[in-house]
Amino acid sequence: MERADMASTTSSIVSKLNLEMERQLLQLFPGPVRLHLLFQASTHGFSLHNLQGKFDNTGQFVIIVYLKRGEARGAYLGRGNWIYGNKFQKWFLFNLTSKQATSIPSESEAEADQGPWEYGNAMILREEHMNRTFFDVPFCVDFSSDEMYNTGWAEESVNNRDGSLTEVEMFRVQDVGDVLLYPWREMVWKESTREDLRENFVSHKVMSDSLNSARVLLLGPAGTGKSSFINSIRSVMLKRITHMSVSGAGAPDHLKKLKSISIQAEIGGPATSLTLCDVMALGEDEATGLSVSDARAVIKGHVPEGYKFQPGTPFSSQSIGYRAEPGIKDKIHGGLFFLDARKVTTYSDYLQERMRILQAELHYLDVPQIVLLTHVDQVCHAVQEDVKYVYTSRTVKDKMQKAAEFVGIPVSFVLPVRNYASELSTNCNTDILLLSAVHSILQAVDDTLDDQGV
Ligand SMILES: Nc1nc2c(ncn2[C@@H]2O[C@H](COP(=O)(O)OP(=O)(O)OP(=O)(O)O)[C@@H](O)[C@H]2O)c(=O)[nH]1
Ligand SMILES: [Mg+2]
Repeated sequence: MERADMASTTSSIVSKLNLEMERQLLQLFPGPVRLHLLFQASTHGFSLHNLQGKFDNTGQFVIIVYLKRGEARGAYLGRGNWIYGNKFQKWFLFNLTSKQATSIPSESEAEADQGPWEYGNAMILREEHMNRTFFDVPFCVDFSSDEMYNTGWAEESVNNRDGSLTEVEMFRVQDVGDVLLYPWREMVWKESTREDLRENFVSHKVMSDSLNSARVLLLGPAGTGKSSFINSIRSVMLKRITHMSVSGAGAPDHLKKLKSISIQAEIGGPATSLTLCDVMALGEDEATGLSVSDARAVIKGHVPEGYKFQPGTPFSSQSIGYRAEPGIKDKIHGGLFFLDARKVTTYSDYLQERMRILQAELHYLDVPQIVLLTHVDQVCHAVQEDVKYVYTSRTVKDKMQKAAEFVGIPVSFVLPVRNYASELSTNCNTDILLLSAVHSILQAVDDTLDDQGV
């Protein structure tokens, strides 16, 4: 990803923030951002009033206090609207030199909302009205360490009159391009998250005495990544990329049979509680793809394993292997709708209608559903570089919204995934996204089985 634009000057003012310091400061933000200088005390006046006048109603800001001894200290104020009474929701103090920037988060969120001048007792910007012996009113900043901010700062007061305070600047913080500053869904992208998710999956038991494994049906148009998802989940668990033979995209329709794949916990290990059922893709027109009646038969458990779907010849009670009285183990317990993020706005009305019918059908049969939005790496450069940007990508957010509208379910039921496509080995963040999708699927199945008391 391109680094943030380092420009930090207004048209005529040159910021005191040098390039090295700016680079260090930008590292404190989770995504790429740009700083835009709004206020400089030596230009606009050492006055709280003047500084206040440069704030907007909403936005994210950084205040930097430059000290004579070369270092700087400051505060980030994020996502808020303090002028109209709402307080900033996220903020932190920081230490800044040309060599490094360190953030000092608030120890107590609840109290950290006094406005942009006071950060507990750790940093207070004020004017020295009491000691007014000079014509100009000194602008002071008091530092210390307190319970709210464990700054490690010795108690001291600097001001512009004796020169211990050399400058105060305030910048607007802007997201750069597609990547938002803060995610709209939280996810900790760490190895420990991957391990926790994997362990939860391995130890998961379906909430039903009569069922060892939840059968989850993969529904969606050709090439969305249904088979790749199965391979990807297997790869996550086996810790290496697997290329199991699945009915691949573009394979002739007659090769597309019902194939149920039990996911193993490890190579040669026990089965997990998840079985993924791959079927023929949904068509974009009447002539192709899995029909609604065939999908219904699979959901209800009438269709035997390995059955070859044939467009134009609906599965019926006369079909070979028809299961007249399917048990709970034969039925489908969860539905996964697949949509390709690149195509979500251009799919045919026919496909949409089919998906909505199937969605209603699953709902009627009390089968929980989730939409998986695949190929998210191919709609956003940041995600392509690292899956951890998936919940900060503006484009992915937009595509997820479109996917929810397409199927007609709330966006909270849409999950982005990035399947392993051409990789030679698995990686932590891709695994986390895939495993969290599995977690949501199993949870949805459990919630429904629990409700039904099966
Ligand atoms: N970059 C990228 N490629 C993907 C992703 N998911 C699938 N692919 C690729 O897209 C192509 C189609 O994927 P498949 O898994 O065969 O699609 P399918 O839904 O099983 O297709 P049908 O079997 O025809 O219904 C393959 O070349 C995959 O490698 C993804 O998330 N990102
Ligand atoms: Mg396939």
